[in-house]
Amino acid sequence: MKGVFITIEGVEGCGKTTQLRHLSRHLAERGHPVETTREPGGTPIAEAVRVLLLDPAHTAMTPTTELLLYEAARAQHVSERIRPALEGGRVVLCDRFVDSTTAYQGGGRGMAWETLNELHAIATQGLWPHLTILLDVSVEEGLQRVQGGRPRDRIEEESLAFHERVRQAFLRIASQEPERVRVVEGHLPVESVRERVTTLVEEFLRSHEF
Ligand code: Z5A
Repeated sequence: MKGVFITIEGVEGCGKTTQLRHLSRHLAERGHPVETTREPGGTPIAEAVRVLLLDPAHTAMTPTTELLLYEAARAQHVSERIRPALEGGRVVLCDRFVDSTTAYQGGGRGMAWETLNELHAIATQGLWPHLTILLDVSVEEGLQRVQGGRPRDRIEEESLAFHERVRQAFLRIASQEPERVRVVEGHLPVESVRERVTTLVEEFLRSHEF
């Protein structure tokens, strides 16, 4: 595979989307072929699944249905968009990926991590991010940032305790895979976060001679 796959993760309101936008522009200005995408979503089928998943009216959705829909959207996204972009030598920047499932469905909903890992392997056909940036902010700060801006989705409606379990699960993933998952303090001002993210990504690309 010729390209580089970078994901960005964290609790809601951690600043992923803001940083992904900056990073994409920065890398493109330096001549890297960049492709930006997100999960759930990134292709027409996966975006349709996203609507199902986030609709606040779908209160009857079971945890297993939710999990399989996230993985179904991912299977489509990987084979239709991410893998071809990587094979074409692009830097793929993805807003959330498998770690979000481990954190939300594993940490938040309490589903077994071994089961999740087996499903990740099926959905991604073994494709794993080369680098993951985890923007760590407190749940209170993250939720405060997104409140008021737009209507809350089905997952945002969950309790503070749910979101705290999600944050702790992200930190656990980072401690298990410190080489791949790099933690950046997301509570800092946007510019400071941006500098740290850019430095980490540039170092990574240089060390991989990209
Ligand atoms: N989900 C799941 O359960 N399982 C899975 O497998 C996957 C996802 C893939 C959709 O995600 C939901 O799906 C999500 C997890 C679940 N649950 N929720 N809720 P999403 O990524 O589409 O939605 P989100 O997590 O809610 O992201 P978001 O609202 O787009 O937030 P963000 O991308 O982290 O932040 P942002 O848009 O860049 O910034 C939010 C606000 O904060 C905005 O006003 C910024 O200007 C401000 N901001 C950003 N950075 C800063 C700093 N540093 N300081 C101050 N203010 C800042």
